[in-house]
Amino acid sequence: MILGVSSQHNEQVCSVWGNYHYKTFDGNYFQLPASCNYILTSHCSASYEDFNIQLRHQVVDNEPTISKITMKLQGTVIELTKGSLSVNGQIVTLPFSSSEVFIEKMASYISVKAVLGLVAMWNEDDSFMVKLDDKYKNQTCGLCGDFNGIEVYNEFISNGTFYKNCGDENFCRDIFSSSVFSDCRGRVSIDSFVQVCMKDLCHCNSTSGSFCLCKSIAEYSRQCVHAGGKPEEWRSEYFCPHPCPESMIHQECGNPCTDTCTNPEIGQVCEHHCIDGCFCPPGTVFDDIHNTGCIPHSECSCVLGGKIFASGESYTSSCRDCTCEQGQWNCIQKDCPHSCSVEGGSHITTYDGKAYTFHGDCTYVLSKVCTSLCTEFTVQGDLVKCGVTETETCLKSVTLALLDGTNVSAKKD
Ligand SMILES: [Ca+2]
Repeated sequence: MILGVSSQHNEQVCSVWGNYHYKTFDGNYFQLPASCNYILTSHCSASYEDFNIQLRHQVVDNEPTISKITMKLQGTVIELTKGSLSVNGQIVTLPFSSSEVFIEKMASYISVKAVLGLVAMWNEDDSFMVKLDDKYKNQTCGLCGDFNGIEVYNEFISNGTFYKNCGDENFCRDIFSSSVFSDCRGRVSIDSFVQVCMKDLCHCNSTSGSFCLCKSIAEYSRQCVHAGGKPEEWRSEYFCPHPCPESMIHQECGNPCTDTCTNPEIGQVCEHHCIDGCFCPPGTVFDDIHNTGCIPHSECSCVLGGKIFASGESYTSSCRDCTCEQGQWNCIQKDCPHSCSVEGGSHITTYDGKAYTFHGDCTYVLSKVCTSLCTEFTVQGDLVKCGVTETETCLKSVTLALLDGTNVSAKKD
């Protein structure tokens, strides 16, 4: 069953969302309601299978959701469930990287990038998308289709999935033609989503917890972003509200690289396109030290030796006074004694702790002031051979010469 025409801008993206809606790589839209395991896409025309992605759906409180995603990416097996991630059977935390995959959290999404040429994103709820490199054209199987660039009516779908349209076409068209999506026109087919919307309305159930079109409108907005558009805020407190944790706000097109206390300017060098989700309001950063939400940058704490210091707190060491400001230590160097030593006649340690061995046979300047014209002091040492081998040397005498002419000498014995 075919519902619309493909968009030339995002033909490499296959997506799943909401009430079992699918969009194939080639731009077919269809619905497939069931709660079993599906192959979404696999590499099937080669002797070695580079990738295989399977989804399991589940209905929770009348809301369809993706309960499990299994991705085989070359030698790596990734299993994603809500709140849990395993790689080759081992539970891992994010970000995770190996020679084959990089997995990170980006706003509300978990992003999986595979070196082989695949990017997948899951919002830990109803929406999952796969972007595939062109080199796999005409080599894929599964619900995402064959990726041959040609939209075919019966690419793989049996007849049993047909639903009659029962929604109001004008009502649906008005939603996707709204001015908040003006930057999406010409990027994503409105006709496809009008059809999707009409089918959504067939299942519209007043007992359903959320408005039945929200997930498809969200998908339209996502596809618009993937096609280079910038949708405006279309959610409100009353229409498809998107709850966020306290101190965060929802943005339709937010920066996925989150500024944090320990990395407060990462957002400025972000190379990813915007995504929807919960973000820190302007002027704040995510407190990744306490993990409690967003705070003004000026309130960021500092960490030293595993201990957390609040903004404005300070510590004192023998050589410096440091105060925590904007998550960073601001330090003032203090005068503090340091020593230099010659031990065993050849082992020298400098004021700054650098140790080296030197076998001398002369009088050497061990230390003097060299920043001023009149040197306030000079310390000289006599290093001489004192054994049978070249490497046996002794500090025979030390002389301190002061500016006023005082000379203090100390000799062995
Ligand atoms: Ca095709």
